[in-house]
Amino acid sequence: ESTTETFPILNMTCASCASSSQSFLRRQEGVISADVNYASTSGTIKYIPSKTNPETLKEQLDQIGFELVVPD
Ligand code: 9UX
Repeated sequence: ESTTETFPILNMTCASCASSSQSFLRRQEGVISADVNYASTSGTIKYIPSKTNPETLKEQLDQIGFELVVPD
């Protein structure tokens, strides 16, 4: 069972930031796939809800200086 969601990702100031952010997300536990787009400053993440969640992904991405915005 997996869920796919698109989140705004802030603080990316060049295309390489999107690339770093994407490869970092792909390495996190419970993430099946991640595609981060610099132009739209967002990332689409497919994950396993029993293994991770948006708050955890936010905390993880914060470690490398980017802000994943979790919807209310
Ligand atoms: Mo671009 Mo991002 O030169 O941390 S890689 S600013």
